[in-house]
Amino acid sequence: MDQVFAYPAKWWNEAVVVWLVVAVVIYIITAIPGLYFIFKYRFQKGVRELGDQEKHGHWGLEALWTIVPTIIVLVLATYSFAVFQKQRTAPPDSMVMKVTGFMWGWQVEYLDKDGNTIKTVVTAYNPESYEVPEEQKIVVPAGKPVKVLLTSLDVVHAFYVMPAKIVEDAVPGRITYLWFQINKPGEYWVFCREFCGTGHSHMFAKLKVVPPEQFALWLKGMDGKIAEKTSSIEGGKDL
Ligand SMILES: [Cu+2]
Repeated sequence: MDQVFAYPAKWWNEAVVVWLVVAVVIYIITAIPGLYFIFKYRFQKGVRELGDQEKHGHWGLEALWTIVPTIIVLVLATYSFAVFQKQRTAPPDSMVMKVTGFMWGWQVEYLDKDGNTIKTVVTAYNPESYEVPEEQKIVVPAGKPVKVLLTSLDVVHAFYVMPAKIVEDAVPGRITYLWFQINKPGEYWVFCREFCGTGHSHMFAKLKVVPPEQFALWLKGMDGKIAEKTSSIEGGKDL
């Protein structure tokens, strides 16, 4: 399996480093000479009090500080747009999921290749607890891209897949989308990230990332039965 933890989080993390390095380097090469000149050319009594007259610019320097920033801006823009395109383009082999937000929960429909719903998970609003019952967990396969088609029943919500660092608005009457991929099995948070009413702070879901084989069984509704069978066989062996 891929060593990368999640997409598009990986690309965002890289983009942060690229922008940070460029910003810090530019800051250093402008701020340090700036400080130096503040002291060097500060006002001193009797020293060039009127300043230099008729001082002409330096064409080489003018060209340099026009061309170099232009190149930096073009490189950053091209690179960032490429990241954006990757984040907006779900891989063709994505699994498709339909998610409908409502006050205050999520309905998740798993679709087959023809777009028919084969399984539905609905999260329940519970202001008392952050515990999520097993049947309300959104199960997805590890290492597979998941495309989420989003909409809302009432007001604007936002579906935020925390480990993948991706969020998209869920708007009534409209279908929006996002895609993500988490490579490490485990349980993660999904939050509503658009204030949508008094229950907003408890509008979350648990994302359960499992190995693809386990996901296939879960989708068929066989995961529980298989587990029971295996344990009874093992129990039989012991006797
Ligand atoms: Cu909401």
